[in-house]
This record gives sequence, structure tokens and C-alpha cells, in this order.
Amino acid sequence: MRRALITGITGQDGQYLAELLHEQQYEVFGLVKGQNNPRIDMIRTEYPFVEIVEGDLQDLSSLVGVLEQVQPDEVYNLGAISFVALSFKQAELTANVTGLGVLRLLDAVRMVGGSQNNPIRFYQASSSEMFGKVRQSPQTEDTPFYPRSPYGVAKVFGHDITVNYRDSYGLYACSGILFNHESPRRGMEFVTRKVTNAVARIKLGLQEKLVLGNLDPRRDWGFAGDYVRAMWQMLQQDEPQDYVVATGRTHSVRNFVDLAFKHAGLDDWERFVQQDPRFFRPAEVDLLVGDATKAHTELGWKPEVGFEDLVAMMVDHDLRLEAKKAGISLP
Ligand code: GDR
Repeated sequence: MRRALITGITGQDGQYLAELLHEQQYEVFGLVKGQNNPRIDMIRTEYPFVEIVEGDLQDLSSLVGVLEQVQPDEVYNLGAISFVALSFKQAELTANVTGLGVLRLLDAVRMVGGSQNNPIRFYQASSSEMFGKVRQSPQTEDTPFYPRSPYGVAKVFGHDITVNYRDSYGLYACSGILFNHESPRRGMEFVTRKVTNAVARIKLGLQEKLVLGNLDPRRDWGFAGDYVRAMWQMLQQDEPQDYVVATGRTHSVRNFVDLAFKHAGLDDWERFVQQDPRFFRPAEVDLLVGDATKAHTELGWKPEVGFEDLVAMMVDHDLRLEAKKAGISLP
């Protein structure tokens, strides 16, 4: 049985990837940090096949210990401070976890190594936030980076150090430059889930307003379940490389809001939405749209869920969730 270690197991992508690897007959290990981490219980209950191991991306010796214990064939580094808005408030923490954490895990991989015939394969979760103030559109693997947040800056470091360790030490290390990807498992702090959950609650009469920041930014939004497939495919190639993973379509936050309200049968979203400077960022990423030609041609990867279906999936899920919590029966 192949063994995989996932950092960030409690996040959206960790959950989808764990399911995918479990279906592929992997033994799945999930790295979690801290005592009393409330999300560990969720993983134990909903993903009982995941073996929890304790360690922290801020602590090299803990990572070495975990790799020695697990002896993984594949390591997926999905752990990070991943909320861009938070990274402006906790820039140093973000640099430490999202940036230096990658270096520590790569060093641990280098030290523990795996067997000569079967070296550990490493996946780094790079991000379209690295393109920031975009230098060209659509963005490809060759587009220069211009990050616009401490999060984006830390991700550039993580990306570059992954490439550098591959070049310097011959590690099998890949970097997936993933554009925004969403699902019903998305955290409530991200705009898509914040919107679909509020739409559900407004529709059910549980909430009156939705307060947002800037509605103009455009994002290339895909479905997380599709994107974790690309991560796995990258590690199955003969040579490690970097790939953009995106849908190639871009929509504004306003488009997303409009579609989400309409899907719930509410045609006049402006009645419910307010804007508040609290949710604006000190520097914004205005437009992202990815060109995933390389992933299409070399990995055979294609997204299966389109934008409209993604919005519908998330709104429908949140309608069921909120109705159940409030004891309301849906028609
Ligand atoms: P992003 O995702 O920053 O693109 O990073 P997020 O959903 O947080 O923001 C998308 C856009 O929506 C605007 N926005 C708001 N955002 C939030 N969260 N809350 C609001 O109320 C709001 N109003 C407007 C934002 O300004 C932004 O322009 C995500 C994360 O998952 C990263 O970890 C990942 O690397 C990238 O996607 C790819």
C-alpha cells in the first residue's frame, strides 16, 4: 500500500485529497498541530480512514519525526495560513507558516529521503495569488510573479524554494499553481462560501443582510474536488514539474453574488447586500484567469464542474444545512 502524508488535512483540499487517495488505496496520514484542535474531531468522525499524526510546520524536528514515523511515498503540503485578509494582520506568522514552513518540510524530506529507488515525492500548494498585480493574461507557468499580500509573498517563497530544492538536490518536487477553488467544504471566511451561506440564510428568513467588501475583483473559480485530482496526477509523472490549474474563465465577485441569489430565487441581490470598508484589503488582486494548457496536455487533467454548477452546488448545500440547523423542512 502506498502511503501519503497530507499537511492541512483539516482544510477543504485536505479533505477532498484524503478521499481521493483513500479511493486509490493509499494509507492516508494527516498532519495536525496543537492540543485541543477542534477540527481533529471532525476528521476522526468524517474521515475515519485518516491516521492523525502530530507536528507543526513551524517545528523542523517535529516534521523529521513524522516523516520517519510515516515513511510516506508522497507528501502533499497543503498546510498554510491561507486567508489573504488575515495575512495583512499577521504577516510574520504567515511568512513563518506559509513561507518558511515549506522550507522546513523540504529539509525534512531531504533528511529522511525515502529509499533510493523510491524517493519521497513532494507536492507544494502554490497559488494564483503569486501573480497578484498580473503582468499578463491569462497567467501561465511562465508569467512573472507580483504578489499583493503577505500571503502572496510567502507563497512565492514557498514556490521558489520548491523549484530551488528540485534543481539543487534533485528532489522529486512539484508545485501546483492553483487558482481559486471552492466547494461546500470551503471555510466561511472565503467570499464564495460567505455568500452562499448568507443567501441560504436570507432565503430561509434567518438573516437580513450580507456585508461584503470589494465586489469588482475577478477570479477564476473552479471546484476543489477537480483540483485535488491535478495534485495527485502531478506526482504520478516521470519528471517533477510545475503546473497551472485553472478553468480559464473569470467572473467578478458581483457576478458570483448575483448568480447565487438568483439560484435561490432571489432576483434583486442589491436589496440584501451592503459594503463595508472592513472587508476591503490594503492591496487587491483585481483580475485572475489561468491558462491550464500544460495540465491539459501533459496530465490529461480537465475540470468537470463549471462555474454555474459550482454556485448551484454550494447554494443548494447551504440551503439544506441551514434548514436542518433551524429545523425548517424544505419543499
Ligand atoms: P482569495 O479568496 O483572496 O482570492 O484567495 P477570497 O475568497 O478570500 O477573496 C476573493 C475576492 O473577494 C473579495 N471580497 C471578499 N473576500 C472575503 N473573503 N470576504 C468578503 O467579505 C469579501 N468581499 C469582497 C476579496 O477582496 C477578493 O478579491 C483564495 C484563498 O483560498 C487563497 O488561500 C488561495 O491561494 C487563492 O484563493 C487562490
